[in-house]
Amino acid sequence: MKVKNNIILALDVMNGIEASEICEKLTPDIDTIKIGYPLALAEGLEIVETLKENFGYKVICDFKVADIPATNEKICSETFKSGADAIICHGFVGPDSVEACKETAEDFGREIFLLTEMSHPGAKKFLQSDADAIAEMGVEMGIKNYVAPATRINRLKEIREIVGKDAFIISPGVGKQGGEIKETLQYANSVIIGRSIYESDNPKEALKEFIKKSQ
Ligand code: OMP
Repeated sequence: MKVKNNIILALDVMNGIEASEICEKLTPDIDTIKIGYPLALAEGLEIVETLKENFGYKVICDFKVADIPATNEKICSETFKSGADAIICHGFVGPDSVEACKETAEDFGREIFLLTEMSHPGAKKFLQSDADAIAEMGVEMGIKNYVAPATRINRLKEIREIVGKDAFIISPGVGKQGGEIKETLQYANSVIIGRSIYESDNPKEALKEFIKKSQ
């Protein structure tokens, strides 16, 4: 996946009107957005096609898919039918569950991102100890795209070492969660930024500031 300015906007706003207003301000400096449960639950999955048609974006659906294989297959199918270009799946559920996501993505000609370690403090309690093994599993399964944290740069670096230089890593946690864009882009291909842009008084300026800092 190619991402303009290496920044993916996390569009975690609660309605389609607000989402469109923000997108209007940020186009043409971004071409890839991530939507998750907040906007999809508020507006329905049709929001994916609306944003794609109105702004020409690539849309990653962040549904952190984490169920048994049969259910994962259904979640991914519905998501890809909505027009999503990619979906984020949890790795801790194990290879059969991840394989179901991967195969469904292949059937639709779309992509999955495998979530390794999460960016929030609580991820240290359970997920961190298994994150390297999750990344290793991804490599064994031939997965090309990963999510890894901008909030713990040493962990991002370690995950990059495991998945290799050709893998595509997107990294949340820049801005509000404390991560720095330039440092993160040493190890990640793109960053994911939400609140620091869409909650800003001037989202366009906030985005431009991140672009400047990234160079
Ligand atoms: P801000 O913290 O507002 O910049 O948003 C970060 C976005 O990345 C949100 O949509 C989170 O749900 C998401 N995210 C994380 O913050 N941490 C993770 O470990 C994983 C994700 C994600 O999968 O996108």
